[in-house]
Amino acid sequence: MKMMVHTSQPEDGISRYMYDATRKDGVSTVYERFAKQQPQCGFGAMGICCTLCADGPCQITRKASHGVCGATADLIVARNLLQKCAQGTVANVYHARNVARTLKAVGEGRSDYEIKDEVKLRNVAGKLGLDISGSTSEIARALGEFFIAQINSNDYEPLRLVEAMAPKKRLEVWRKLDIIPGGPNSEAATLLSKTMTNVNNDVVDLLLHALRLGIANEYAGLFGITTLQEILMGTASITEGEVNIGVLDPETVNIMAHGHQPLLAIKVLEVAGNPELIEEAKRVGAKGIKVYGSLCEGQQLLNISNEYKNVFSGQIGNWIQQEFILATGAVDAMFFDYNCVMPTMVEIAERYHTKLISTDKVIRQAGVERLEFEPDNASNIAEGIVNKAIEAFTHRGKVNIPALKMTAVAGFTTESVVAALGGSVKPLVDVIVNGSVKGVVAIVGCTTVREFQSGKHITGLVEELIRRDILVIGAGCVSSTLENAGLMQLEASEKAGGGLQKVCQSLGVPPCLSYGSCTDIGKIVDTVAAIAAELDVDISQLPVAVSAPEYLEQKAVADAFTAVAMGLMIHLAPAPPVLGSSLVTKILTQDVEALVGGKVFVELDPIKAADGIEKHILAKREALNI
Ligand code: XCC
Repeated sequence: MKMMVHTSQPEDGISRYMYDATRKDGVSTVYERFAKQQPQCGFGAMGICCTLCADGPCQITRKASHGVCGATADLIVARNLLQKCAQGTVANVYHARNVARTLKAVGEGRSDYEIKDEVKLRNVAGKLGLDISGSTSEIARALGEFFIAQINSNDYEPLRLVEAMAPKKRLEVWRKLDIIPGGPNSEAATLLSKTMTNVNNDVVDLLLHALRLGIANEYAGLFGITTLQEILMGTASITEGEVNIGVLDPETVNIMAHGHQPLLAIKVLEVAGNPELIEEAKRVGAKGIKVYGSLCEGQQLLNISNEYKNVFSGQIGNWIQQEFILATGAVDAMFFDYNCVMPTMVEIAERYHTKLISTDKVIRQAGVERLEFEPDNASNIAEGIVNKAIEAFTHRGKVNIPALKMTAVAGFTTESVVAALGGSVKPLVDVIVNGSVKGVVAIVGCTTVREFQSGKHITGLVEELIRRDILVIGAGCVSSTLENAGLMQLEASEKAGGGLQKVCQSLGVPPCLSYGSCTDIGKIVDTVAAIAAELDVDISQLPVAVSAPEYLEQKAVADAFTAVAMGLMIHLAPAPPVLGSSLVTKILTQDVEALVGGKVFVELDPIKAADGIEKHILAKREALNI
C-alpha cells in the first residue's frame, strides 16, 4: 500500500503571522503535528483497515481479499463509515438534549433563561401537535419534554418530529424506502449492533440505515439545536461585526467562548456588562471586559450579537486557528464546552497565561478547572468565569496580536432572509428562476490542515462559485474562513458574477451568507425546504447543492448522510475513507441518487469541484425548465 505524504502550511495572512510567532516561541501546533504524522496510512485513508476483533487488525490487500472473520473490503468500509455516522449523530443529539433540558427547566421555573422567541415556541409546539392554549411556561416545558422524549424514544416507532416537520414530498420518498427513523439514540445503538463483527454483511442495508440516521440527525439533532436555542437566545438577525484574531483588544480583560453550545456564553455576555465587574477589571489595570467567540460558538454569538453590541467583540477564528488564538497572549480566559477543543490547548494555555475552564460534562481535560453547566446554575458559573478572567489578566505576559481586522455580515436564517426579501422567499425564487442567480450552494463544515486545504479549498471553491452567479450559504468553521478572507463582507459582491452581484447590491447582502455554526445546517435545510415549497417541487429537484470542502470529523459524516437523505448532492474533500470499496463508493456517488435524489461528489481541486457543482445545478435547472 502506497503511503500518503502531505505537508501543510497556513494559507491566510493572519494564520501565517501566528504560525511564525508560535515557531519563534518554540511552540508546536497542529501544523507540526500533521507533518510528524506523515506518511499517513493508506489502508486507513481507504477505509480498509478493520480493528473490530482480536484476530485483527486486518487490512485488505491484493493477496488478502477478506479479513480473518470473512469480511470483505465493502463490508469493512461500510462498517467503519457507519460507526463515524452514529458517533456524529449522537453528538448532535446530545447537544439538542442539553438545550431541550434547559427549555424544560425554564418552563418549570428552575432556570433564569427567558423565552426570547415566543412566536417560534408557539409555532413549533403547534406544528408538533402540542397543546398551545396554556401559558408560555407550560408550552416551554411541554416542548422541552417532548424533545427529550423523542430523543429517548425507540427505533421501532417512527419519530413524530420527522412526520410533523419534514416536507411531504420527502416523507413519501423515505416511506417507500422504509427509512423514516425512530429515536436517534436507539437508531444509533441498533446501527452499532449491526456493525459488530459478523452481525450484518448486507452493505445496502447498512447504508440505508445510515440514511435513517441522517434523517434523525437533521430533525432530532440539528433542527432541535437551532430551533430550541433560538427560542431561548433569540432568532438570528442580520448584523455586522468584527472578525479574526486581529480584533483582540490588548487593553481589556478578554474572555473567549469556545465550542458549540452557546447558552452559557449568553450568560457570560450578560454578566460581563455588570458595572461592578467592569470596575474590578479597571482596578487590575484593564480598560474593560470583552467577550469573543471562536469556532462555531463564535458564529452563533455573532448571529445574535445585535443584542450584545456593548460586550460581544468578535468572532475570532476556526478550528485550526485555536492554538494561534491563545498564542497571542491576549486571551485571559477561555471557557469551552464540547467539541473541537484540542488537548494541546492545556499546555498552550499554561504557556500564554490563559485560564481554561471546561463547562460540559462530556469534557475532561486533565488539569483544567470544571464549571459544568446546568440549566439552573448558568448565571453563577458565568460570574465565576468573568472573575477568573479578571484574575488571569494580572498574569499577562507579552501580547502579540496581528494588525489586521476584518468585518463580516452574519445573522442569516430563514426568517432574516425572508425579512430581507420583504416577507417571503419569492424574490429569491424569482431571481433563481430568471437566472440572475443560477443556484445556491451551502458550504458547510470544518477546516483541515491537509496540504491542499487549510482554508484554501474553501476560499478557492467559493470564489469560483460566486463568480459563476451561484449564491453561497456558509455554516461552521468554513464561515470563519470566508469571513477572514473578506468573502462575507458586502464588498465581496465585486467578486461575484454580474447577475449575483446585482442581486446582492440591490438587497444589501454579501454573496456568501453566514448561517452560523455547523449545527445551523438545520436552518439551511429549512430555507431550502421553503424554496422548494415556493416552487412546489421536491428539494431534490432544486438547483441547490451542499459542499463540505474541508470536512474533518464525525458530525460531518452524519451531516453528509443528512444532505443525501434530504435529496441534495454533497461535495466532499478530502475523500471520505470509502475508496477501498468500489461498491460503497459507487452506491454513495451514483446509485443512491435514484433512491433519494441526493449523492456524494468527491473532488479535491476547487476549480474542478466548482465545475462539477455548476454542472449539477445546470442539470437541475434544465429539468425544471428554468
Ligand atoms: Fe469543529 Fe464546529 Fe468542524 Fe469547526 S465546523 S471544526 S466540528 S467547530 Ni462544525
